[in-house]
Amino acid sequence: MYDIIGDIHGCYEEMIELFQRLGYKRKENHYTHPDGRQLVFLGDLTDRGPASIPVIEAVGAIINTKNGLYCPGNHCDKLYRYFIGRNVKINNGLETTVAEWKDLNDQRQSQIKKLFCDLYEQSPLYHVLDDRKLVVAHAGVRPVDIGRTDKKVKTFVLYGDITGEKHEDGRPVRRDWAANVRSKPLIVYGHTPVKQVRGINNTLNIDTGCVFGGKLTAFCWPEHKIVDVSSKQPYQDDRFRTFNNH
Ligand SMILES: [Mn+2]
Repeated sequence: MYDIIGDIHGCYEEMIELFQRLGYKRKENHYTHPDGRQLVFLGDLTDRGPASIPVIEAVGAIINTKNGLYCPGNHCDKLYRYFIGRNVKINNGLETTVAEWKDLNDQRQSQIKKLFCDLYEQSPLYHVLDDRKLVVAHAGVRPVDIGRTDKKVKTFVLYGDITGEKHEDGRPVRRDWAANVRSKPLIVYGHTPVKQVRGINNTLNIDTGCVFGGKLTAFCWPEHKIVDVSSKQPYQDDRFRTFNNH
């Protein structure tokens, strides 16, 4: 039994409210469910939102106490590369996480860096769950690629079906991959903010843009139930993607 949560992007308060709505109880530094349910995080824990470091701490503790699973998003990948000393551009929201982190004392800085890097290094690119009936990945995964983790698949899982082109505002063009697949397992993903959960061809996008003032959404498996909490962030209509079909 899983409760899958989309992109949190530093929305710590909404995340805690969602844990509570789902019936998780705080125990020491982590959260646990009386029925043994597991939280599944779809990546993009940090950046843009008000409290990325507390999200890293909470999710890290949940994973380390075996109360959940995590797979990385593109923002996680970039934060990881920043932490291991790569020359990354501190933009697109990373600046908020870096500022929070730099405000910590040296001991807390190394503690958070280690917690996040261990989490990232120990987590697979995506999870195949419940006897292959369920697959979770940050931006999704093509059904034919399930089982693969090569560079091409990694790019798709982290960034989606990008064309290499950019929109006028600089954002990368993403193809609507979900409209053109047939999938046996249900593929649950996030990455592209939508106003309502979008289900098409046995895929489900649950990134309802909490950091852009939408909602933070959980999808409960196997119940197929949606639980969401309203965002406390200002609403930015232009950050949500709309589709012709659904
Ligand atoms: Mn993303």
